[in-house]
Amino acid sequence: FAGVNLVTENNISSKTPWFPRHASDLDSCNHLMTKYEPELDMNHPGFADKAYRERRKEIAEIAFAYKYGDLIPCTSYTESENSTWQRVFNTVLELMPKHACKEYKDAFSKLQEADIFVPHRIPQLDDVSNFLRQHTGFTLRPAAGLLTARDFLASLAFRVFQSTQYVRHANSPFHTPEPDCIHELLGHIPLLADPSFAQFSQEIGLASLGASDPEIEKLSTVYWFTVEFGLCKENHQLKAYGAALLSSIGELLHALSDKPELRAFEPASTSVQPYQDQEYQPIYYVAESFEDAKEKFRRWVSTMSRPFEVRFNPHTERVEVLDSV
Ligand code: NLE
Ligand code: FE2
Repeated sequence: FAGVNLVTENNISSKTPWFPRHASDLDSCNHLMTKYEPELDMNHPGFADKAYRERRKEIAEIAFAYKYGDLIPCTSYTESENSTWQRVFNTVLELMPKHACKEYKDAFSKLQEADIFVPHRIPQLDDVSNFLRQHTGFTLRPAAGLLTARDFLASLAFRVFQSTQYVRHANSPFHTPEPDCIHELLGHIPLLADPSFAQFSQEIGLASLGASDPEIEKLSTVYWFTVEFGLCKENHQLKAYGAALLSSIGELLHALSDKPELRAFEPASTSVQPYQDQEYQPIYYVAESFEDAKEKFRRWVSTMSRPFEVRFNPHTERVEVLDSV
């Protein structure tokens, strides 16, 4: 709930929550959720590991200091962090040919050709950001941890992906409930380099700008069941495109086993499906294709209550607000 002005430009009323209008406004979109902090969560594998917690803080400083336009500073990862990466990387290499969607595999090969995805070292966000920029115009910003849904989704409207930089605890390489750079890199990056998927991600972001709290909740639920945990069809076979599946061999195998319930992706019902974020999901949604998911999403978004429309101008990196007709 924000805003005290009566009526501002372009029909944005006092009830409309503040939202970023230029990519540099994302400097203010870095509010963290604290639920997974290793300091606060007794079940976190880093809770009893002081050195791990110190390391997280050190890396978080990069995100706290970051401002629009900066290069993303390099992180020099330790041998142990690189080896955690390598363990996960190898499982992806093994499972991807059979279980990942085509778009993911294609982009993954390009990342290998560019020498960004290699087994022995964690890629640097700045290299990844430059790679994405050349493929879809997406760029990265460092994030200190899990952000609020409103801030995270808003950045997608600008084709900016807020990415963590720290590494999961060495004791839990194959599944962690919180995002870390291994999840961002192996889960999200390949598909953000795919034009159709990048467009879908940006549209979720655009729909979130100035949305009410209940609408943000629905949009982040759609994001959860698509971008994070989505399955899709390819020649009548089930494939994974969700980032949280592709970065966790444990959950990927669970999702493709006969244990969970599979439902067809339908934004109206998917957006109100409650979920938890600690254990493997009991329900997954299956999209016919990215194009189909995008079509359905567009139709559903047009039923939302926002009294204005937005469009992103890539030349100015500005979101333009239009009266809806
Ligand atoms: N469970 C995922 C993984 O272990 O890579 C991370 C999920 C982040 C939402
Ligand atoms: Fe994620």
